[in-house]
Amino acid sequence: MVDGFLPDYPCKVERDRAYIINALLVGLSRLEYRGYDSAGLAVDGDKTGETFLFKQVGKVAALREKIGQEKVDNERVFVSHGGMAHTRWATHGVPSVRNCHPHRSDPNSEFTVVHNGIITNYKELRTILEKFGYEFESDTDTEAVAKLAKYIFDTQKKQSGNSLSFTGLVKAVAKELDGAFALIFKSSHFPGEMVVARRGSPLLIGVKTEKKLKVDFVDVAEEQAQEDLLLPDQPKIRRTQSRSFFGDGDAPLPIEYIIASDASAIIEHTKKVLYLEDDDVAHIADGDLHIHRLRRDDHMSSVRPIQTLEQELAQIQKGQFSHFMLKEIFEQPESVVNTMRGRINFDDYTVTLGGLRSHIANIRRSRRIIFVACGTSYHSCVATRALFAELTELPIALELASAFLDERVPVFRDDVCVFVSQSGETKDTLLALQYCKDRGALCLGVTNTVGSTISRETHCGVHINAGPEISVASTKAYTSQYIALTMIALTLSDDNLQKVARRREIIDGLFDLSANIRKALATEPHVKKLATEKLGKAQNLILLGRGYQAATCLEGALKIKEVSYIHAEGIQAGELKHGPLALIDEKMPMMLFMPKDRHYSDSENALKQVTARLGAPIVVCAEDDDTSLFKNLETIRVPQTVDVLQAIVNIVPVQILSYHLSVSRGFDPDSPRNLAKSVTTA
Ligand code: UD2
Ligand code: MG
Repeated sequence: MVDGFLPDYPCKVERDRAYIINALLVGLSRLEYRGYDSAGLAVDGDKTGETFLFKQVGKVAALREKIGQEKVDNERVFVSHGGMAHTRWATHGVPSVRNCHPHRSDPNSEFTVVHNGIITNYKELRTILEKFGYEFESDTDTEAVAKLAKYIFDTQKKQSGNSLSFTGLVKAVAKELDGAFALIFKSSHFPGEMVVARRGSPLLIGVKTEKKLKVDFVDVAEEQAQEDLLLPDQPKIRRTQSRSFFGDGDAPLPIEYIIASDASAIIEHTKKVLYLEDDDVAHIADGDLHIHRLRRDDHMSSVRPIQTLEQELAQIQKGQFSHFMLKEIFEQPESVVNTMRGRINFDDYTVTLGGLRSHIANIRRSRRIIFVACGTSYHSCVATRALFAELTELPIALELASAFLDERVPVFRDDVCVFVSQSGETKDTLLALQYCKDRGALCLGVTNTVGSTISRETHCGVHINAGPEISVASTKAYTSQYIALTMIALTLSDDNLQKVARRREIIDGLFDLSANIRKALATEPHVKKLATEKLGKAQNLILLGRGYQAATCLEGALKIKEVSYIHAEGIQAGELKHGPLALIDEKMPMMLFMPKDRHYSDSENALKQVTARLGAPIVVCAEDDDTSLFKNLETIRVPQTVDVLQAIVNIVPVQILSYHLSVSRGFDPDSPRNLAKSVTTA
């Protein structure tokens, strides 16, 4: 996945190159908040159809510095210009200049592309294109799109003698792509034109002119017959012509289009924007904008309204949310899908983790699996430990990285050690990795950051592909780590015929997960009320659960501590009578997780134990659980799923709770006191 881009398309507006490059760089800097590891841009060169590409690893400022050192004529003036820029968060290949966008079809940049999203069938496309002689320069999925454009363009021309129109070409390319994309194309064959297409990744277009627009919408062109997509020999009246911004007969007036993945890059230029829908293809040429459809869809509106942005920059960057933490909590229906994308085939129940493929046999032969992590990452291991034991039938050990080193736990050559870290830079985990490597163990990483030290130093691993996480308190990375670990356990057991039914049940559960998280998110108004009213004055909170929910208790308590500074403790409900029960009275705030799984009756016992001491826990339970035990208690109702995935659904209301406990007490959940996002000190 990549993040954020901004092409800038002034038409009939005289701008010099310095202005254009600066506009692109400033646009990128507005998208910096999303997190990225490298940046690049493309602008028109000195000759018609020529393209200049600039790329740099690191911050937008580093790209600016690099461009400053290039010998380009900054004063050259363009009447019409199409530029594009992009910040990348590595998923396909490490952060490096050659993996930076924009990507090109060939050294002459006949087609230049920036892309957000993931093309899941790019390997197949790449294999075919390589057979046709295309030489790839990067490890990205995006490059296949640029090369495919050239391939289709050239082939069509050779076969029919006619060239495809730019829109026709992009439609043909998009039809070959699986996965999610927001794409922007620029081409030496179509100077001064740009085409953008989206499916699954956001894209909006800002319209900037001095004069008032005559219309406040753009019509969507009717789907054209295939032959119409060819460039006409004679200009003919295009049936697709929608009402243009200028009215019939008016000379085109100076206009600029700013296209971006979110409004933060647009807002300083204009407040007039239109949002593209999935399968829209927008074509900009001669100062006019036309919207086409990749496929006919009778349910889709035939106009795209031009809206006026009312928000401020800071507001846009957090979306509809007041903090990144809440935004990331609400991103989970998508981020969990990104973790599974291209890896799970839900039709034939197969899981393919490319990063482990050549090590699977070795891992299966190992003597035990040791998980090493800190904080939230450790909890994702707690959450999946039982599943590993069940599916692999290997002894499983869990270690907190710092304690593991303190104890100098014996590690052997036939051990597999799994290191889990969102940033891939966690110092304690890195030290433990070095320790295990020195002892000859097979070391496996589970990280969110391609190119990070743990990702590089481990022998193999899995990137969780949750996208950049900005909030210090980890939320979406936790659920994605959980899924990545679950997928590893599924992979390790796919040779075991006795586990077929169980594996299928879990894979079906993964399929439903996004929808179930969405339902769990819908508890927000109720959870917020609990945070501000019932728990408004709480100074302590005990989280109780059994089995798979033990992880929810630990992770939930950590979230609450981190952002609301309330003393919270996750306790295995089975331990109650061995001590913690002494804490329980009518004043002690509590939460109890009680899903409908095989630990239900044990949880019921725990509930009776605490209510007998006048404790009144908030119970997180099934939507349809009508037991009379909950009669006088507050409940949070969440959808039920397969037992081993229930903790993913159950953590969601606790994430929301911790957020509201923090905000209602006047704290900033995005920057909790005393904590850093990635702990690079031991
Ligand atoms: C790879 C590509 C992905 C897509 C996919 C298509 C990268 C980073 N990923 O994803 O974009 O093209 O193939 O099939 O280019 N690794 C470690 N330690 C870690 C994490 C990963 O050594 O902590 C290794 C892993 O063994 C593999 C590589 O890094 O060799 C990429 O891992 P991945 O999980 O991104 O792999 P995959 O196949 O899902
Ligand atoms: Mg990509």
